[in-house]
Amino acid sequence: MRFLDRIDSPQDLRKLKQDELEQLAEEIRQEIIDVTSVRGGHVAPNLGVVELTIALHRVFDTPKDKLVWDVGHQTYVHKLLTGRKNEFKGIRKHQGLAGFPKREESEYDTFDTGHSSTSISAALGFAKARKVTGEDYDVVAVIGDGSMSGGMAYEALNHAGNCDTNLTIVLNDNEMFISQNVGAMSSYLNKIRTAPLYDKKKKDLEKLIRNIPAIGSTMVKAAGKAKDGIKYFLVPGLLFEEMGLTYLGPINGHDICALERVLGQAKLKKGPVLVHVVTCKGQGYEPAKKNPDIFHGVGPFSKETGELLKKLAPPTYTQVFGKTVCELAEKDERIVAVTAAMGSGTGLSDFGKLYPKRFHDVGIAEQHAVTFAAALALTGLKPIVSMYSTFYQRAYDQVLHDICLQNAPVVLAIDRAGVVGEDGPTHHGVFDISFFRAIPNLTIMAPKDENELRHMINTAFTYDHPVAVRYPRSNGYGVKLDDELQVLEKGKAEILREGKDITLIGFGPLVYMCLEAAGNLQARGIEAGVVNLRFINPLDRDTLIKQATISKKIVTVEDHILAGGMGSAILELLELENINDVTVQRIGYNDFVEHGPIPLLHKAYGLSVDNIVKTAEKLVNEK
Ligand SMILES: Cc1ncc(C[n+]2csc(CCOP(=O)(O)OP(=O)(O)O)c2C)c(N)n1
Repeated sequence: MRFLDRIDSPQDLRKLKQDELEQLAEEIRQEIIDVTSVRGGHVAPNLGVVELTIALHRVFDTPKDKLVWDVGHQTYVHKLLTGRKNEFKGIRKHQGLAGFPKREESEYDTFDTGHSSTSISAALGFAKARKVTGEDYDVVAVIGDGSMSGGMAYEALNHAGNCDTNLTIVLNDNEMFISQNVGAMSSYLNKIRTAPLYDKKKKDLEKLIRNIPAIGSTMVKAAGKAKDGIKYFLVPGLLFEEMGLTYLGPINGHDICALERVLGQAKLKKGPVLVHVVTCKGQGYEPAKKNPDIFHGVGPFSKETGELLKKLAPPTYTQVFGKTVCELAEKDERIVAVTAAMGSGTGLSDFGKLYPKRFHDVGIAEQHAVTFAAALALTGLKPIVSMYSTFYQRAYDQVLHDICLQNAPVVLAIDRAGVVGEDGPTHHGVFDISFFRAIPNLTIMAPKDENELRHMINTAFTYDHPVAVRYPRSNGYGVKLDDELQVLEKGKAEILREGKDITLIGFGPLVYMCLEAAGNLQARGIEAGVVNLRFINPLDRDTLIKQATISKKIVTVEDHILAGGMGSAILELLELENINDVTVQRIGYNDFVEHGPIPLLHKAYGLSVDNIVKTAEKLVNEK
């Protein structure tokens, strides 16, 4: 029987001996590889934190003590050790365990996450609450070096460093976010990692200075009197110390014994402590260790070779986007691209290789990315920011205040718009229409297929004001890609099918579902028109009013929350135009959406041909 099978809670873990723990770490790695090779998931981040997670649950009295994970993509080990090993095979499956921490799933999950750089804020909140509630528990935040590039982490450190609240921050430093980490903090951590131990270095340096003829000993004394003496230049983690935290480390994050010792020390210290743990992303599995960026998050793969099991399919929207931006950038050297730690995820890797001077990966810093792009635009450059819909939520004020208010011509590429599948509610991109539609000056488009995406990106660069293009996380429709890129008429919808009984309106690829539904409706004697909306800002007033007046009935279909979405925009238009005799039925989401495969989620929430047909038929037959 495996040690893993004997662990129902961290209590069982605390009974194991050191050599048994090493065996357990092996078994956990094997379990993660077995399951993710079938189900996909965040492989490399989890393999990197096996020993760290074991040590944390042994040193801290979870669930009484609170562990807060940053992003939460690295909590598979935590889930295996906290009573969820039997359900682990179904992780990320619809109705199965979530791929991220979820309070409703376990008392060991203290804070729901998915977006990065929140852990220190949350942990400090838990820690501060003790003063009011009188409860007694320790609090630990676990944050990666990548997530330390996010502004929220610094806001929280700034707060934590200035109070005497007991709190342990574990900095899991593997030199990566999804790709290689960037930025000054990353270089600083690298300096600490590679520097010989401070004490030894200090002694060596003293010896060196002392040996300088005549003035050596005076210099040593002078250095000692300097603000913090030699330490000021050499002590590892001084930046954190200066901010008011105790720095411990760097520690080998794959040595359980060392980890337990230092975490034990951190627990006893007063005030905030930062424990710098050095880990290797993908540890214990060669394919992941060699390609930690690819194995950050993957679909199914061969356990033996690490080869990804990809199905033959049309290119994704992301791939077509990346190719199109490269083509355009070749012709126009004012085009520059900005991404927030998602170069490969947003299809900009090739752009980065072809035009390194015109490519800016700013780290997990969406707010900064957007304001930075606004200024680039004001110099006459043509910036395109590419981020996932869900992460634009972070940069709302920057889009409004820094781009749109001063009408800076930035192109905002909104990737992963709509439900994204197994990553679930923290990652679904189902709010962007609502929150962007309200902003003046911002044109918003969505293509029905990958070819139209190309024309829209081209069109976006011709505008002298901000523009957003939203497209989903999926393969394209498999349509032919035009070589010649067109400029679409601004605010003009496309009528794909005429029909007098009802109008089906889609925004984005669901237009194809509307077309299929219209075909089915025809077989039932109902003539349905189909509109590919293309633009939500500005709306094609004339086309929409014409269609509404003819059919008097409209069904809108959107991969988005209903509140404030595309259907709402149509309703607002009808209200503004005093058109009161048109019935609109909206199909979309009306709550947070759980995790699961995209087609399953679409179907479950009525984004299906059958449901469009049913809804339309009912509406037409209503008196
Ligand atoms: C606000 C936000 N932007 C982008 C992401 C996408 N993302 C998920 S994990 C990750 C890298 C995190 O790096 P790190 O914290 O070092 O963790 P590691 O995977 O290296 O263990 C990124 C960019 C996110 N989750 N949240």
